[in-house]
Amino acid sequence: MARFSAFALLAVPWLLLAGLVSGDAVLDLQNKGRPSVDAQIAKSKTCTKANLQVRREWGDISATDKKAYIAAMLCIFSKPSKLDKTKFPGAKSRYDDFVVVHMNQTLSIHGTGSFLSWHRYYTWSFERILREECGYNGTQPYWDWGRWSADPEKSPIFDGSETSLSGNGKKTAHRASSFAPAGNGGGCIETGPFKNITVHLGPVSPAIDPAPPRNPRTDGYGDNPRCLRRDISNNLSSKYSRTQDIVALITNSKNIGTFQDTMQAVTPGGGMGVHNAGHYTIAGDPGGDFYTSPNDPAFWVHHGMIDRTWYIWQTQDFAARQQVIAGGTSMNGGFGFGGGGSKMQSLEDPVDLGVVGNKVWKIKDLVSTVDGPFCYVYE
Ligand SMILES: *[C@@H]1O[C@H](CO)[C@@H](O)[C@H](O)[C@H]1NC(C)=O
Ligand SMILES: *[C@@H]1O[C@H](CO)[C@@H](O)[C@H](O)[C@H]1NC(C)=O
Ligand SMILES: *[C@@H]1O[C@H](CO)[C@@H](O)[C@H](O)[C@H]1NC(C)=O
Ligand SMILES: *[C@@H]1O[C@H](CO)[C@@H](O)[C@H](O)[C@H]1NC(C)=O
Ligand SMILES: [Cu+2]
Repeated sequence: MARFSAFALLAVPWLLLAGLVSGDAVLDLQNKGRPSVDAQIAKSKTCTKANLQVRREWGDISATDKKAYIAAMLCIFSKPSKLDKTKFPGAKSRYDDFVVVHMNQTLSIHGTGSFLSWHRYYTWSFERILREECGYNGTQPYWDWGRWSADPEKSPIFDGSETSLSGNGKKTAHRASSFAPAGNGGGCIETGPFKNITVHLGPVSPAIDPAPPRNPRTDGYGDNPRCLRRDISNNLSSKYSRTQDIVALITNSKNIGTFQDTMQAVTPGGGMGVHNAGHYTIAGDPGGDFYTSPNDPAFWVHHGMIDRTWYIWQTQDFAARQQVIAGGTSMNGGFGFGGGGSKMQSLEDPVDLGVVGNKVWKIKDLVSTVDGPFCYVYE
């Protein structure tokens, strides 16, 4: 044992130098899983090495690439909605179409067997529409929570610069939400590329206190123009979404049910999973509203990381971790962990994104990032 430790001490710096371990335990798991993805690409009917896309962390992409992503997002905010204006008067832009689709399906895509596959297809659809409708040439970036967990406000994602996704909200007096103590913002964002975005939809289930004023239409689809508020702090990230928390989620979850439920856990009980820790690190309005959270432009880098975490978990035993499903089809008034709702979820269940989807896929088509509609990996 002593010999082994001495060997490990000597070996680690060399492995680091040789690029064989990265110094980031999540990245190491990702690298370990990659050969099984490459093997699957060789068998894939739709994905090849030539058209494979690579998703990267926000901190690892160039300023030019960050600006291209931001510009494409602003473009989506400026294009007209494809929804019926009488049914959805708050859907002013093409971006809002994504928000409506999420609002409409909220209770059947969280705490259900469809959570991971639905959000994978949804995030990929956003990337697809940035490309097809706004000429974007890059890929969907992700927010490695662990990398910035000590101080998310200083991260390149939220530092408020022109290459960030805008900064925290203005510091205002406000109360704790049911998920976290009052953070360092609470007011309107005033920095970065999205400072002049107007939010129209919602609120439906706001966590910020004081809550935004409600529209007479309680379903949240009315037009309710207001600023975008955030309430970032490190309270949740420094406890629930550190690199070691992500590693524990990936390595301790032996089946899909445990993985998806641990990831979505809400205090009290099983602690807070990385999904809520990320959402309530952004917090505010619409970011902290379960229904309208995609209206905050940082939603996509957060769900990019949710998807990356699933991808890494899958690739630790790729053959056995694709065609697997657990949980119910409805949150049914609470998190339906382990089978909430009236029916168990099936791999044959359809996933329909309406005006933002390209096809009604089945869950079984959405479980590999290199098959079905997808052809991407994480680096
Ligand atoms: C809302 O969901 C219902 C039932 O799933 C569906 O029929 C309808 O098309 C959806 N509407 C939108 C705008 O997505
Ligand atoms: C994307 O690439 C195409 C083809 O290479 C090019 O014509 C287009 O200008 C690029 N778009 C942007 C936004 O860079
Ligand atoms: C954009 O936002 C800034 C900061 O909140 C504000 O001062 C400015 O008036 C806004 N500009 C427009 C065109 O709305
Ligand atoms: C987060 O906030 C809670 C409630 O105010 C506090 O008890 C806890 O110590 C804080 N945790 C961290 C890591 O800041
Ligand atoms: Cu969601």
